[in-house]
Amino acid sequence: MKLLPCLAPALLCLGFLAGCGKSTAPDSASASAAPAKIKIGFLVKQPEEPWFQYEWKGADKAAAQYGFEVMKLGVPDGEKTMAAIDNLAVAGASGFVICTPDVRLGPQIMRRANEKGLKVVTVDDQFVKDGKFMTEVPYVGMSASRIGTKQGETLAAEFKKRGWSAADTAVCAVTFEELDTARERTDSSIAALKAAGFPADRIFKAPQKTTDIPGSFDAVSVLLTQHSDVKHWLILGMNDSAVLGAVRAVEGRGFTAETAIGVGINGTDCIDELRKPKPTPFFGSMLASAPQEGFASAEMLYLWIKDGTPPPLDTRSEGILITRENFEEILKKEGIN
Ligand code: FCA
Repeated sequence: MKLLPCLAPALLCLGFLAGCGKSTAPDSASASAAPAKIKIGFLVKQPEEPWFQYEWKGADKAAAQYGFEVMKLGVPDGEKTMAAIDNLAVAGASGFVICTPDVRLGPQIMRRANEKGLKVVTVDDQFVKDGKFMTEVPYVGMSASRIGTKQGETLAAEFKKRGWSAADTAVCAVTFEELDTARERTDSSIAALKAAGFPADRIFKAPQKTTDIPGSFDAVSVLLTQHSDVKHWLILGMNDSAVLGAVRAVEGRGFTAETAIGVGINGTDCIDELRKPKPTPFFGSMLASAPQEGFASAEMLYLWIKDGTPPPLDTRSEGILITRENFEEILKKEGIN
């Protein structure tokens, strides 16, 4: 495993020498002397989620720095993914970065990419084949277990700080166990709470059907009906949207920042929430840098295409806690606003 490196500085030297030639006679060679820019695709499963918009922003920064072109496409399902790959090939792209809508599409995506001669770097969600990660395809993502652990530790610390009793408190774990990175995050978060002494029989899972705010809201509403005696909720989930859906659901039952707390993951999808004048149960988020992951994955792919330098196979980023106290300053440093 390789941690997100300090990225290499721009090396690009574009040969824009058209018009500098000695011959003044226009011919087809001199008319098209500017070399075509390398083109890559950046395909994401949920383009409406700020996380992915910030990844695109990072990819755009790499494109501007190195002088390549990036085609940003939303691929919410398998059909659109395959069509996007075909379109990239027609448009003259040499490869693509992808956060796939379904990790089990990995083999099919690689087959189509190989047919078209496109290089592939995966981001966020690692391809799976026959239940195993396709570790041969370069992957850039977050260190899911470490970030999940920090989420759980933060909730445990806040629980102790507030002096709530375990008998009155329960954990609401919004889960999406079909996706490995999601399961690793929530499993690690739950393990950290247990390690901090939180009783296992007070930890309840709310499985999401869809990985968005409504998907979490619906799952958590069911859980709240089943456990109407709980006085304090500690909320965890695989990302900010999962925790935001849960926060909306507990607020609907009268919980406030004084009686419930949630900690998200991503740090990109909770900015409006943290900016609300009055605190909500959304306490904070584990920020992993979307712009840096977008930059790094696009940069790796570009250098692979341009120089034949194969990317590292596994690159992970760490997370830091943002809360209402520090988020503006940290987001500014990350280029997120
Ligand atoms: C998954 C989630 C995103 C983000 C990303 C790093 O793709 O769906 O919200 O957390 O991992």
